[in-house]
Amino acid sequence: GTGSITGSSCSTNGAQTTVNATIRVTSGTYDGGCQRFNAGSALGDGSQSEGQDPVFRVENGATLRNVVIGNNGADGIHTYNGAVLDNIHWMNVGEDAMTIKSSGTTTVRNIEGYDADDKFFQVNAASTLNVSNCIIHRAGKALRQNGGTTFRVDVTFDRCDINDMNEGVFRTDSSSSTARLTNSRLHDAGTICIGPWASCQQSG
Ligand code: ADA
Ligand code: CA
Ligand code: CA
Ligand code: CA
Repeated sequence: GTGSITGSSCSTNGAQTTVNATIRVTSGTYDGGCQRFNAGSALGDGSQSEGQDPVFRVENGATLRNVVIGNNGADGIHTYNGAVLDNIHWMNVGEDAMTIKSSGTTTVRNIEGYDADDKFFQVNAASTLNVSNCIIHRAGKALRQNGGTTFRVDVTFDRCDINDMNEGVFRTDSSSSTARLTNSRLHDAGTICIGPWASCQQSG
C-alpha cells in the first residue's frame, strides 16, 4: 500500500534568501533550515531556456537537507558523483527540478515539487536514482533520461504521489535502463513508461 505520502515538512513562508551564485555542497551535510532559496537573475529566470545555473550543486555523496527552492527555481539542483537530497520543497520548478550530471547513486527522499513545464528529474549520466516519499504535481514528465542517450539508468520511485503529468512518468531512449514504481498514487499521470525500457514496472 501507499501508506502516508507526506512530501516535505518545510513550510513555504520561511525567510527568503536570493541565490546569485550556485551553492556548492562538496562534503558532509548542508542544512538549509527550511529557508526559501530563490534564484537571482544571475542564475536564470526559471523559464524553459537551457543553460541556466542550478541553485545548489551537490557532489561526492554529500547531503542537502531542509531546503525550499523559491518561486524562481532556475535549473534546480545538480548532482555529481552521487548525492543525498532530503526534505526539499520546490515551490515552482524552473527549467527542471533536479539533474544528475555525473555517475553515482543519488538518493532523494521527503520531497515535493510543483509546476515543472517539462521535466522534473533530468538524468544526464549513467547512474542510479532512488526516490522515496515524493509528491510531484504538474509536470510534463516526472523523469527524463536525456534525449538520445543510451547509457543505463536505474530508477526507483517508492511512495510517490504523481499528479497532472502532461506526458507521463518515466521516459527514456535507452533499452538498457530500468524503472520501478512502488506503493504510489497516480492521478492524471499519463503513460507510466515511455520508450524502450529494459524493464519498467508498477506494483504495490
Ligand atoms: C534538454 C537539452 C539537453 C540538456 C537537458 C538538461 O534535454 O536538450 O542538452 O540541456 O535539457 O539537462 O536540462
Ligand atoms: Ca532541459
Ligand atoms: Ca515552473
Ligand atoms: Ca536543465
